[in-house]
Amino acid sequence: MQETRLNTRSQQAIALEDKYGAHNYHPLPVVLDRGKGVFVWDVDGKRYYDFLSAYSAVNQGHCHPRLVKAMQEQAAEITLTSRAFYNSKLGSYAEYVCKTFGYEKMLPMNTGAEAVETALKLARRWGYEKKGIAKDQARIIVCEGNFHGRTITIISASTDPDSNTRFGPYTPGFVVIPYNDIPALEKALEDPNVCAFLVEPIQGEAGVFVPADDFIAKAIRACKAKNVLFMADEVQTGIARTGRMLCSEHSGERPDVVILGKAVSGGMYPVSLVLADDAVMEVFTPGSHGSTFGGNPMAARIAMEALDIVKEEKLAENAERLGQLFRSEMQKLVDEFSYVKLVRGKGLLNALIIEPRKTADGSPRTAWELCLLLRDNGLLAKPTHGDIIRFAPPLVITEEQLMECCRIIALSVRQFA
Ligand code: IF1
Repeated sequence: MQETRLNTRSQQAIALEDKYGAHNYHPLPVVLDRGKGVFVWDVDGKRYYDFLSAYSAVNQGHCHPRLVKAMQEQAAEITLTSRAFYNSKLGSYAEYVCKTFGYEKMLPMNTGAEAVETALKLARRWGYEKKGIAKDQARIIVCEGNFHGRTITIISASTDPDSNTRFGPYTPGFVVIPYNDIPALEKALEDPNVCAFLVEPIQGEAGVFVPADDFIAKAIRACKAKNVLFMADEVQTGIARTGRMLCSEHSGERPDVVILGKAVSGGMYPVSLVLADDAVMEVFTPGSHGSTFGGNPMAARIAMEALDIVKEEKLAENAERLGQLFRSEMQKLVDEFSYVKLVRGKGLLNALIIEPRKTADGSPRTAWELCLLLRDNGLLAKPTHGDIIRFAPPLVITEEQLMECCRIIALSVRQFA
């Protein structure tokens, strides 16, 4: 596939970013300029289906009119006060999210990583003050293949060399166990210094690893039995992406701490938050944590509108129904093409595993080349970890649009032969 089948406008934009921007990404060669609903357009006006949704931040669809309106209105009133003073939006926002997700308290932050760091600090302080763990001895269990963000402490828990090599020294206090492994968790929970278990209900970056149906439920019960906080990182799986408001709802059990980000704002603005009950959240005392933008009125206004949209447009139900349809359509490709190994996912968080190979003339046929073909055929997706393509469209997609995308994927897989 020609990576350079781009015209001058795209090439100019790419050249500028390459010259002046750090090379901390390897983007697919397409230059996006506009978005609306499930569609994005490049600088030449070519339209694509967005099957990444900015890594599940745009669940409500690009530039949702209600979010644009909310943002414009709030921008003309007040956007940022800092928490040195109260503002007229935070209280109602806090009440709204606590009642939406069924928790007693929320702590507002901005990025997903900040919310994860908040949860780590919450767990450690809870461990010292409520569980009686000795000073600086708190341990937090994490899983192999985890992705929780890019800060030094968070990558100290990572097992992905791309995320953590040559960034040491690392933050101590993490215990790594295999994902989806209850016996390993139970063994790690024997350590009385463990204050929390931090886990993604589905591992997104690792390649949409869906654990056993009873993994989360058993893990929550095992943590409860050992007075350990179960902390669900729902930054990517939350906000209706997997067919429920929270992915952990599929388990029938309730996490002690929930971490949200991305689609809390529908992709309009960095908004994240941590949910917990009073008995946990009360360890944060005035001056013990915060951020300049955390809980600002713009974030509050957008997030309430974004969550309203999820409920009123029944996006979780849509994700559940169309996710099943998508996986059954992809299964037909698995059955037909030897190099399409499997499809897995929940709701509209899915992935296709492509076996890397070379054609007779030696040209590569990896997930990257298939994503270039998909791009040429009008659908944008990105591989993760080489052979896995994540498919995560905005949850506002219709059945008709989803079926058209399945046809585009099937066409591309055929061309990929
Ligand atoms: C990148 C993917 C990566 C997350 C979970 C916390 C965060 C994320 C479960 C941190 C962020 C983003 C980050 C972005 C690509 C994307 C990602 F899994 F979604 F594909 F990296 F793994 N918990 N995920 O998925 O939230 O600070 O980014 O707001 O860093 O390349 P953030």
